[in-house]
This record gives sequence, structure tokens and C-alpha cells, in this order.
Amino acid sequence: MKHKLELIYFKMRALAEAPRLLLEYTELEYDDIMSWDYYGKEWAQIKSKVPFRQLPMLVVDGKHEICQSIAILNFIEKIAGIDISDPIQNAKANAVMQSAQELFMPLNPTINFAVGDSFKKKREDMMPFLNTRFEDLERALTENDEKFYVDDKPHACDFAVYHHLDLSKLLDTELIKKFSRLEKFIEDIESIETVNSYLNSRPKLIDISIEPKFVIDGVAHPTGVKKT
Ligand SMILES: N[C@@H](CCC(=O)N[C@@H](CS)C(=O)NCC(=O)O)C(=O)O
Repeated sequence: MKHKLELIYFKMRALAEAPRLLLEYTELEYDDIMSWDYYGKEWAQIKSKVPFRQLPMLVVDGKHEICQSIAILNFIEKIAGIDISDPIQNAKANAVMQSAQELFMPLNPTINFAVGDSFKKKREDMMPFLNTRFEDLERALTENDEKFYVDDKPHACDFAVYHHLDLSKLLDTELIKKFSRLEKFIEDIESIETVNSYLNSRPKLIDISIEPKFVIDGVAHPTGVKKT
């Protein structure tokens, strides 16, 4: 059954990114909609009405509101028919996904919003955690001896990991170079045609650490939850 899918989010590259990458990979049609365009109101006016008061949210068939990025990823995986049937494999994939998700804070807000000395301090403070978590993610991939975290095709957990590794390059270009298996993983994800074409056309994040902006259709907007 084909579903109508609407992904609601803001002007930032954060928790909607893995769902977008998975939607692109699975070639499911979806509309990518800014919260103010979807609701016709500013976020501050609508937040309290949104289940769990945060985005991203996937609206299915115009009526089912699915919040929480991991729930969204699991749902997309299921409707695309690439969910993992083996319970052990599935549990391990979930562990990878949650471990990637824990990188969200403070990596994503720092890249999208922090500036000047605050950016530098946040970058320095998070380095030990990024190093140990990247070590763990590298080990998981080396030990399973597969192309991706589950098998030779990517699943939801792979895109959750990819998003955070990719974002880390905007924080510090050198960090990822210490992890050759993760670099190969990034290369494998980026060489998937549908994913590659999305990566080349998605809004760019510019002026990171100075005055971060999201470039949509050639226009640079300040990152954030407000219509500009
Ligand atoms: N656990 C949630 C976290 C969602 C979240 O932190 N959303 C942020 C943007 S990345 C948000 O809605 N910020 C606006 C607000 O909290 O008012 C998820 O995984 O989806």
C-alpha cells in the first residue's frame, strides 16, 4: 500500500536528515515541508499542539502524526520492506541506531547554531565523547565483517550513523580521518546513486560557527525554527 508522506521540520540539518536519507534511498515519495508552511503558523504558536512538542514529524496519509526520529526511521524501514526480521540482528541494529542518536546532543545544535567562542568551547568539550563513540561505531562495523551495520545493504541505523559522521566533518575535518573503516562506510553510503543525488542537491549549511545559514533554493536563511 502506497502512503502519502509529509516530513515536517525546520531550517537546520539535524534529526530529519537520517529519515530523509532513508526516504531517498528507498525511493519513497515524500514532501519535505517547513513547519510554518505545514501549519500556516509560527512554531511558537503551534508547538504545544504537536505530539511530543518537537520535530521532525512524519504525517502519514494526512492524518497519522508520527514524532520521534527513531520511530520515523523504523516506520520508513517497515513500509519500504527493508525491516530486519531476525530479532537479534534487529536488536543490534537498534543499539547502533541509538548509539548514533546519542551523538545528536551536542553535535547537531553546535553545528547548526553555535558561534564564536561558544562554538570553539563546545567543539573542545565534545571531542572526547566523539572519539570514544566513533571508536565504538568503528569496532561494531569491523567486527560484523559486512559492508554496512547489518548486511550488504543499508538499513535505518546506517543512515542514522552516516548523518552524525557526516556532520562531524563540519565540526572538525580531521576527526573522521582517524577512523578508516568509518571513512569507507561513508564512501559506501555516498556511492549509492539515489543518496548521492540527494546529497548533491540538499540545502547547504554555510557560515558555520560564524552566522550559520541554510541555503534553500539559492536563498541563504538563518538556521532555526522561524519563518524567514
Ligand atoms: N527525541 C526527538 C528530539 C527532537 C528534537 O530535539 N527536535 C528539535 C529540533 S532537532 C526541536 O523540535 N526543536 C524545537 C523545540 O524544541 O521547540 C527526536 O528524536 O525526534
